[in-house]
Amino acid sequence: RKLLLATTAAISTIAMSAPAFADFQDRTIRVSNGINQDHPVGNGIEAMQKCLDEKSGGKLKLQAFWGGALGGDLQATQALRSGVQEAVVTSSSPLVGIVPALGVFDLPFLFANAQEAYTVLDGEFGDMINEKLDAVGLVNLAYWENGFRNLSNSVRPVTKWEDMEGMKVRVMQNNIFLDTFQNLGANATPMAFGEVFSALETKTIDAQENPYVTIDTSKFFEVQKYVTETNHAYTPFLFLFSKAIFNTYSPEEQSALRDCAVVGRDVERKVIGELNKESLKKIEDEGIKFNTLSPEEHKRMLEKSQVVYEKHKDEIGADVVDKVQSILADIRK
Ligand code: TF8
Repeated sequence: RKLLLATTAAISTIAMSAPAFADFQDRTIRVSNGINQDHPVGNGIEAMQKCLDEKSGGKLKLQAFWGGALGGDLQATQALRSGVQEAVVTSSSPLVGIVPALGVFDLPFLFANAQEAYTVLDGEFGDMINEKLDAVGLVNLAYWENGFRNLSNSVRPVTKWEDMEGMKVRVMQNNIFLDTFQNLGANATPMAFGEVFSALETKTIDAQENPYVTIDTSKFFEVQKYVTETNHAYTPFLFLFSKAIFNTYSPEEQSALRDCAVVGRDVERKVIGELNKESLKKIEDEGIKFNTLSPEEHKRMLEKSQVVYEKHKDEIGADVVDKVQSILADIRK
């Protein structure tokens, strides 16, 4: 009787598990990244893979490429649109030429803290932007975190915006960042991320701006002297999938990818939260001189930057800018 029960149990396990994974095929999903593997995106990809292993019985495999090995953000994103590469973790900022509404996230001092960003990105507003991405052949599985951006340079400490006068600051290929820094007196130069380290090293540029974890993991501290906590923008990462390829996947594969991208997102955000302080300590130990802005100076910079909102509102979409501002006003009530 015991044997019979055991046999029945074994048979029903096989009967149950076989059809469950039958909806999955063996797939290798190339995911390109501009940053390095020790960036928290690495932890996120690992968590996403574990989730996919469980849901697909090991059939869906992520194959991550680091340090821009498959090209920079923009190039990789175009490869997705033409259906020759599966996925990319990219900043939204270099993609404004494809989806102008993404520029909303580049507006200076838009989000006051990470929680505000999460509410906006993971809610209805994020969905609306996702529809615009979908319309150009890109499925955004989830909003991962790049994070609050801070200024590093090799010239002098920045304690007020006037200290940026004439400083050659690399910005992403994005007009809103370009104008934000020009407006603060800097000499802003758009450049792909992959060129930043050597441009800083050869002093073609003096400065760049990125979250602490990037200044750490991309080793910018080796070629910079000062870091100022400006928090002038929070930029998201998008976990983009080629729509052309996604459409050939089964509904089960598609929902596993969507669900597991959210699992990975939560891990990645958590690790950034923890690593931010460690990264800052590490770059200070490596000799970086660090300073924060006084609350008054932070306010001055924010106020000076409001002209950028007016200048770019129409090109982003007035409805998009108004909508995010009304959501933020509600959150701040
Ligand atoms: C930048 C971004 C980059 C990321 C990554 C390389 O400054 O913040 O760090 O998009 O893909 O270009």
